Amino acid sequence: MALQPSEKIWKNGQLIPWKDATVHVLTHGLHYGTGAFEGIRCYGTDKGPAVFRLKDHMVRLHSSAKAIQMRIPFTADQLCEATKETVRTNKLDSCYIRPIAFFGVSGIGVNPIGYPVETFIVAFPMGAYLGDEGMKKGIRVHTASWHRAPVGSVPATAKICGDYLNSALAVMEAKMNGFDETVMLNDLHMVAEGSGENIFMVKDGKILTPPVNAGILPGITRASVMTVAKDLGYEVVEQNFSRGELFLADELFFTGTAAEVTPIREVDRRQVGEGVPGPVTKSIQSTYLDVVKGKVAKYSDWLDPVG
Ligand code: PPE
Repeated sequence: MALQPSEKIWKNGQLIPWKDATVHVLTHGLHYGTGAFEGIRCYGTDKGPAVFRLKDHMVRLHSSAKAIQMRIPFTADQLCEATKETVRTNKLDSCYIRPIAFFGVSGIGVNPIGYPVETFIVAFPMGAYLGDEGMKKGIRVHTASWHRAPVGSVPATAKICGDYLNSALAVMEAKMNGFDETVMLNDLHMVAEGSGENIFMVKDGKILTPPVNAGILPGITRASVMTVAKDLGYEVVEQNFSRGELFLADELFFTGTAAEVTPIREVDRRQVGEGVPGPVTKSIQSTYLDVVKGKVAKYSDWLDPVG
């Protein structure tokens, strides 16, 4: 996805020019994937730009860091303030925010204990992750030949840089085969998630999504959508399902900060439902997009105005 640079990037407590936000080639996180990151969106609202579930994302960044024994030298609250400062300084309205913390340079070798921790927050404009047309008409996906890394191998519940090799392999395979995204199975052959999205299925009026122990990232959008769907009167169940069950689905959709709510219209060259976004997906997508833009008073606590 092409990048639209902004002016300043927050690095270890200071705003520095975009072009200076570089790292040394011996950065531990570069060699071994020992870092944690977040993806956050800020939306234009009646009260000006506001960040969606900012504190929840920064708390997750800290728990991801904990999973790899990394201590971020800023509290979640400090990182929230730094994020708002970064958005304000760059005069951004709606944007994507990428905080990242990783082990820096010290020696060489796999063990990073005692290494310095570098923390950056980058904010830049970003449109629909899977395209405007994908949001409207739905996307085409296939099942990856690469399975999600077994939960006994990496902490799948944490957003760790190195874990994304698995996602990158799967999404490259999908794109090279002409699909928009990929659905990954776990080591038990059950549906886990997309390369950067959680997955939901609508079947006989019920909404199903794999449980956290299926080896998924517990998405903040996933949690928000589960709440919104229940409030809309739908029954939402965390339940495992297999690849074959995807073919029986009435509707399928992805959720994620970047992907928001993206309908899936085809899976493994089989049409999903009528081949167009279904009524449940459409109602959840439109409610979600209203919620993030501050148009639904009930969820205003989820928005943090940048001021
Ligand atoms: N699963 C994975 C593997 C994942 O990367 C994401 C976020 C989600 C689920 C959804 O989580 P949440 O954003 O909290 O609802 N993927 C981020 C990064 C995508 C990318 O770097 O590209 C995102 O959506 O920001």
